[in-house]
Amino acid sequence: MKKLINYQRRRLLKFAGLSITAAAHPPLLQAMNSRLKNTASADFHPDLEIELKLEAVRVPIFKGPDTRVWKVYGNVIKGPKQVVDNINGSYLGPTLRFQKGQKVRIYLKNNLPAESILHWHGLHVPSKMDGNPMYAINHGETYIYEFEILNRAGTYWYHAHTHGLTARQVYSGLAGLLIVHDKEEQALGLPKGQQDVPLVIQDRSFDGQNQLSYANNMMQRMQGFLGDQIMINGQPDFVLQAATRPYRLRLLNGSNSRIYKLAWDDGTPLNVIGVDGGLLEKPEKREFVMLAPAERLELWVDFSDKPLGTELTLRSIEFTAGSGMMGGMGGMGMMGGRGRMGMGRMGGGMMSHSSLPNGSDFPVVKVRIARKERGEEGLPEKLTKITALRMKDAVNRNNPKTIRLSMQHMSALLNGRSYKMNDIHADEIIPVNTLQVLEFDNGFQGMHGMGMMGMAMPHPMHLHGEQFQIIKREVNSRSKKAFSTVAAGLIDNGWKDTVLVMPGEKVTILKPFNDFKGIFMYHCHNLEHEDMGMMRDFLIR
Ligand SMILES: [Cu+2]
Repeated sequence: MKKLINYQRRRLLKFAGLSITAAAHPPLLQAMNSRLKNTASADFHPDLEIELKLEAVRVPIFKGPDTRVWKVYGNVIKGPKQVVDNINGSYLGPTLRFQKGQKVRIYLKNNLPAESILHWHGLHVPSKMDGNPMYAINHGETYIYEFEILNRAGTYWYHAHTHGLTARQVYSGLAGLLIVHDKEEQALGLPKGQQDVPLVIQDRSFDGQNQLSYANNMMQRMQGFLGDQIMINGQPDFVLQAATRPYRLRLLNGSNSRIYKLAWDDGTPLNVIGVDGGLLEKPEKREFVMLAPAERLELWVDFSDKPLGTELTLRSIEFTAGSGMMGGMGGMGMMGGRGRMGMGRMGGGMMSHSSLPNGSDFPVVKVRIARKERGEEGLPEKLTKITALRMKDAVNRNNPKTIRLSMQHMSALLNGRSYKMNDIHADEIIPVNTLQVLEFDNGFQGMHGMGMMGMAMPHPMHLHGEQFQIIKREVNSRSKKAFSTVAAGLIDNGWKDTVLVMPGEKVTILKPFNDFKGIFMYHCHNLEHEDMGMMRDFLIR
């Protein structure tokens, strides 16, 4: 196991020369009171400067006692105030709204009693700005991010990415949306303002005192945390009070491990206009759509002909979440409550979060038609031009990089390896400015996808850095039946940063590794799996 890089994780910082920089950048004077992990660059001229503080606070979510959460608070130092939209009465961090091409400097200050770091999920930024766990900051420290928004318009997000603590920290609240606009998207005439609605979907469990409960037993780690309460934008009883006009709904699955199969309860098909990396070439009509952890979907929906008072629900409907003994049972709804055998018993009485199994049927977003309004925002036939990546341009077109997903011996692994900092293997080195073909093999060939008790899990695989394209999906014969319960809801067009890999499946993608050298992670976005080690680094050089 050769160590090819050797970062000094707890480097002592030199403050020489800082007083000169600070004079030119007043916010730095404040930052000097705390410990800076890195310094602002004199040659980076930001259009926007933002301060994000990580705080342990109490917020009123329910009637009764306030809920203790970890929350990101934002404030604008330089630039228009509407860049940061703090969400009151929620654990969610502020929604950040950027324009493509803007240069952004973010002062991240950690006031938590633990180390932490934020990752900008889906953004194409330099390695040191990506929020790798090796850059985690302690209480009282400040990390300065500087990057240009290179991404196209889309719904991105940010969340904690702390070594071994990502699941718990995101669960506690350390996440928020990051929306990018660009000129092309703004010229399309899509619903905007009040009709452009972000919907962050998460599941949580609360105890009798309104406090978040998060067990960390073996079953939960293997399967991933499943809460029994669906939260929208951090609120328990969210209802979208809509007008009789078209809407753009931006969905983010910010759950630790829950996968949603979304459909309107009145059978209306969904018009999908965007995915992880922004708009599709053209809208796609589906009866239902799959939304795995960290994935985003944008929907265009027209409420124009709905009578006042109409109530609509976006539900998650039944599907087979896994194969083999454990997953299969989850899919059949046998692992949850509802009078059937509960996980509580299976998990030795330690599971408190299982009344809503993955793959069961439950309401997610409620919409109520509350007012009459006219809106002219039609659904464009063409949304954007997406240049298809070509297999023949991949430098390894005859030798795909295979990443085997496995859960064995109580651990979750990539190519048999567990996450370790500064542990780059030869097959994890990628030359910069190359296009690579990668395959995620979740037990497509062989039995490595099956862990203890014949457990095969779906894995939402995320790669940091540039967005990729999905080329093909292959499913082995014994997994076809389960796969058929989700297949028609997978949106594989457009730019992606997270792809759901079902049991028995192999997914082939083309991913560009352009512009930036350094460390970029790839990992399962089932956050319990990630913390169990299902994460590795690529070294781009
Ligand atoms: Cu996983």
